[in-house]
Amino acid sequence: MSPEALSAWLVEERVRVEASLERALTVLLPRLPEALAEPVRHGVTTGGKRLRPILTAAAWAACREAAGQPAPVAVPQGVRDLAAAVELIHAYSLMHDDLPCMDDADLRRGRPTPHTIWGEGPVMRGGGALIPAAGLQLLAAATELGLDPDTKQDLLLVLARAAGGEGMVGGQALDLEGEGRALGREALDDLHRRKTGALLVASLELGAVAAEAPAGVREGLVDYGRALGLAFQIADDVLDATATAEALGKNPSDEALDKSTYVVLLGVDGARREARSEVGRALEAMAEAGLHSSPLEALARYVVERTH
Ligand code: GRG
Repeated sequence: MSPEALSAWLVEERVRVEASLERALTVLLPRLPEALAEPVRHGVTTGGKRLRPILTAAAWAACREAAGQPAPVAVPQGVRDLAAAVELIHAYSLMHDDLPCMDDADLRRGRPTPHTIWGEGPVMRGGGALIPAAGLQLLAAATELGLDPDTKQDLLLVLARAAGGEGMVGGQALDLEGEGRALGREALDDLHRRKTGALLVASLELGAVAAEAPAGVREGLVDYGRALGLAFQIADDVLDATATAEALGKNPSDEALDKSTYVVLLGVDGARREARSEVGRALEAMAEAGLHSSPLEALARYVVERTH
């Protein structure tokens, strides 16, 4: 897939993700106290690349193609709704990440962060409401797909483990504890495998589980996701060190927060080389699992070439 075809495909996919998020909000917002509705709507709908739900749908389609379904495989609404559950977790994580007790950021996706508009309390509570909402969204989507109870449980375990202490929340805690300390390569890899990698891997794994893919195919997507997650984070560090806050639409920078980064450890060129070699690993993992997905292959390349 050429870079132009990938861009066009990403635009179409984003529209589908946003439609599913709107569907999810029509269920969620009426159940929330009024003061939380606006911060939640902002956190869920304001921009973003929508990479995680796009990965879920692409993984589902790749698994179905690997199982012999002729391409192009149409992705059902149930899979889109399942993918929205991951994005609800991602949205809450960014709302909380920007709070004064975490990264204390006032700009995200080129817009003022929600706590600068509604204050800390509503954002903390609204973000918190998104965590169980994601679980409910996942279960409703699994029911819509007609999946059996074991598969539903599998889906829930994948998302909850990736979002929790052994995954994203654990990684965030390590990240905050690491501020002002020089972390070595192993500690930095562990931190990012949890903080960013776990949810990216889960996004792919959810697609594989929903497609009822065989273990080898699921493992291939997990390995692809691990390499993709690392490549994504290294590229993020390079961008943070080389692009302006205006171009990135966020602040403060890692340097301002005194965080250990791949750029600090490897330099900009070394970090770029490392990111590319992780992309190579991601592509190998797919080929070994017999997966042929031009969007997933092109996405792996995109995460290291992206400009924001
Ligand atoms: C209770 C300790 C504790 C934590 C709460 C706040 C939190 C949970 C987790 C934070 C996790 C976090 C901020 C991970 C960063 C991942 C990352 C690289 C985000 C940016 O992702 P993109 O580039 O963002 O996909 P867009 O804007 O495109 O959606």
